[in-house]
Amino acid sequence: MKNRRRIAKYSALSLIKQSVTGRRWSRAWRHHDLQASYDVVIIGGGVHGLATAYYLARNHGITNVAVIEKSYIGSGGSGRNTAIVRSNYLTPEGSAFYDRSLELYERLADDLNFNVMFEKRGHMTLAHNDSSLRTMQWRAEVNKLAGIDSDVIGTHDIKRLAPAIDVSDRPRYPILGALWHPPGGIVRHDAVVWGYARAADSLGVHIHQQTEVTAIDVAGGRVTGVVTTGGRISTPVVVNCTAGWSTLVSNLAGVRLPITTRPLQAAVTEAVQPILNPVVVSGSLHVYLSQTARGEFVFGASVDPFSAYSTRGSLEFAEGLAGHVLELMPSLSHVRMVRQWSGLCDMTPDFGPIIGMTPVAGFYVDVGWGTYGFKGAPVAGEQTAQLLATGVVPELIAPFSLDRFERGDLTAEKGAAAVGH
Ligand code: PYC
Repeated sequence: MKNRRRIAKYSALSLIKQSVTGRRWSRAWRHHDLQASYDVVIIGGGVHGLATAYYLARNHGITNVAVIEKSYIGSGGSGRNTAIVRSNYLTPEGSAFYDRSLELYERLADDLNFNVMFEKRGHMTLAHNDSSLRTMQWRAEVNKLAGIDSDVIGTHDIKRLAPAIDVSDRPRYPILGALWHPPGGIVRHDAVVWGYARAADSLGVHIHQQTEVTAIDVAGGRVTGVVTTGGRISTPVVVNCTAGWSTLVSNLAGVRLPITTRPLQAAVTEAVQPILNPVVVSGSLHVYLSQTARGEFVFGASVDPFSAYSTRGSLEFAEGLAGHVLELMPSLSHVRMVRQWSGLCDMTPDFGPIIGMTPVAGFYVDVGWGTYGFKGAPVAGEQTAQLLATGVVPELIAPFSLDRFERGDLTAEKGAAAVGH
């Protein structure tokens, strides 16, 4: 605590000093000219691409790496999610995978020497009927077997942990219980992007923003390079770490992905007094919410029921969301919604991501994250880096290979989605 206060005091003093002296901030990541060749080219400067670059450099000493981003870093799904992290998944593979991610998130601020504002608030998934209570029990048992802190709680505990939630029998969807997952919480998503970018840059990675990949060169079944709006790069390894455009980027290498792209909308309110500590989810009401340290409520819902590349919000969504939130927390009726947005979710048939090799040698994917992308970024980056460095598929990502769709060996992670999609 003392240490935290010292850091806060130091940061405040340095802010004042910078503004009074007019000294320029030093760049957190540098601009580089595009090299003619790199050992690895990562397409997508979101949290997945940057994490992969960082772990390649830090864990494996592979630093001749370019991250190519067509806009600015974090402009896609990384800056458009609701910043929730958790590992209470339904399958043993999913639970183990996301638990490693949570472990990395917990110590990310230390690792990156950058405050990513991780807050372990606890994650509560409400059950409004017997069948969802049964699914919660199932998830709790799977989680416990994997050593993950997760249990079913009753309304008394729900009220104790989140007093603002209406647990009476008045609502249209009365609450019967909840899956309670203490290690879950929220992380400041932009800070995660900036922290990975800054750390990767300091290890020698080149980050190229405003640079779009327009073609991927493949010869004799193997990647040889990429063409970008900044010039051609020769490289033996290309990793597709994009979201929203993952099918289009993979098509450039001639690799088809079983993905459809759907917008996912979210919204934020004005800041009010803190009244909600945990992250709260209701699958039946299709809503999840949390309150930021600044006091804003952040809400999200299901993906839109159609494929699109639009990142605009709709009035229909805002109305439906507000109605559902008020079912849970009537006390928010006077709080104003100030902004809404959407991000693009790449949905696979089994709600699991696609990570690893493809039929084109040297072309790898880390895509298909649906609504789980932000949660999975640290582990996906770490494991993808390990795969690239060693050529051996790590156990944690083996269940998420592209060829599972050919083998019919799907992961069935739909049941762990926060809300029904
Ligand atoms: O799966 O926890 C989740 C989630 C929250 C927002 C989108 N997905």
